[in-house]
Amino acid sequence: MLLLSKRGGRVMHVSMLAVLAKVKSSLRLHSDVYSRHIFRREVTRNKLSLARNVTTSSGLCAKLRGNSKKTDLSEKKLTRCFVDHRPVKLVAGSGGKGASSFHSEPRKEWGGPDGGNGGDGGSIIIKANRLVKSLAQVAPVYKGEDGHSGGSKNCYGRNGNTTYVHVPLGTVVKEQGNTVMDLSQHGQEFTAVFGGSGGKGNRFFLTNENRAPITSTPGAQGQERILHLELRTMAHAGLVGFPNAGKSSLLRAISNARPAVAAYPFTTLKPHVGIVDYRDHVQVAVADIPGIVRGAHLNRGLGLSFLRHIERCRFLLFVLDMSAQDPWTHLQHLQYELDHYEPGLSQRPQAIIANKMDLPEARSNLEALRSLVTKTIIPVSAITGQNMEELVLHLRELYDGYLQEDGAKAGKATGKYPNYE
Ligand SMILES: Nc1nc2c(ncn2[C@@H]2O[C@H](COP(=O)(O)OP(=O)(O)OP(=O)(O)O)[C@@H](O)[C@H]2O)c(=O)[nH]1
Ligand SMILES: [Mg+2]
Repeated sequence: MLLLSKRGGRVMHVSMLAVLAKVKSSLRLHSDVYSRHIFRREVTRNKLSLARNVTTSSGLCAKLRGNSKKTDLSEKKLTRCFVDHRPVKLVAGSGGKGASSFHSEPRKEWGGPDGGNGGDGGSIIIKANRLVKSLAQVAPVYKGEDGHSGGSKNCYGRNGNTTYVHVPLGTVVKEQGNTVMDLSQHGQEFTAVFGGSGGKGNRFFLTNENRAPITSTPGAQGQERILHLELRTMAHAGLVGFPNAGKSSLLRAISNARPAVAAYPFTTLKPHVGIVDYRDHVQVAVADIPGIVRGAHLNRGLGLSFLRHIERCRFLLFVLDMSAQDPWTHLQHLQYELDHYEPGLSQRPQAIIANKMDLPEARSNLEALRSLVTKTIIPVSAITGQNMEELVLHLRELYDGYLQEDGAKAGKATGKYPNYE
């Protein structure tokens, strides 16, 4: 700088350079902060648009809308709102009675019988509705509308209106333990009970032999049935594992669903479904099924109620806690429980997710697991996000395999999630 300053006219230039250097560094700093700001904004935006969950967490919706007052519902409260089986008594409407009357008017005193028939009773239809998320709003008893009575002047009674019972997709209707209907498509209907037919008015009984019948009949009673509604979660993949294996943490990592996570067993008390979005707009639904324990098929732990949710999953992701002692025994116990609930259930297309790989003891356990099991093993850490891409890609492979199989069966393959048509 001194040297340059001796050259007269360059002195000004040097000081300008110094000022420029300062401006440049502040600009760089500014652009750094700015790009970090953009990055954070993009991450938040991606997080929001990455996946849309289907849990009934109103708190999450409120958060997305920026309403800070509403908080996430606790798992306990959610479970109270979530009902997945319900007995229901359905009584269809009775038919209206037929009328008995005679036409009479000036200069036509004996106009003959003109009693109209009664209307039919209303039937009760169970209808699958994608907007309904649980069976909580299904009442224990439904009574269909009765048909109206017939009137004079050949007036027929009005038919009773049909009553609709709206249930979530994936509802199975059972009667005395036997499945009578499986409602898996939006708008699918099942006429559970038929209304009684209306009675006949005396006009109906007019014959050549009897020109003035006074007979009319009452309407028939509506059908009556006691049915059992059972909701089975429908998802493409099911996260199956012992309590505390990290199923909920995994679902949080790959989707936008927000099941509760805590370091004690049975944190999750109801199934949560998260959607994994791919760039080509394919959506894969993944269900976090509450922890299975030894003897679950005998209704131990949270019991059979959650094994039936697994039944609906097209492929399974067995989640193992790799920091536990001998994690491969967990896999055997899980397969045993599934097979004892439904033979062959554990043989569905599957992958083994070796979770908690960030913990020190996990590495040696992984090697031992690899030597014992021939199936695909994906080592991941839900907490650090390690190897999540491989998990998401493998999930897609399983999904594509399912589509091919399904397409081969149905003659066509649709890229849509069956629940959300
Ligand atoms: N170190 C580590 N901890 C994990 C990882 N994944 C989950 N955890 C922790 O393990 C505990 C249980 O995690 P959850 O996701 O609630 O486990 P879960 O399988 O859903 O448990 P249940 O709902 O009770 O069946 C929490 O304390 C998590 O923070 C992981 O990859 N690494
Ligand atoms: Mg959980």
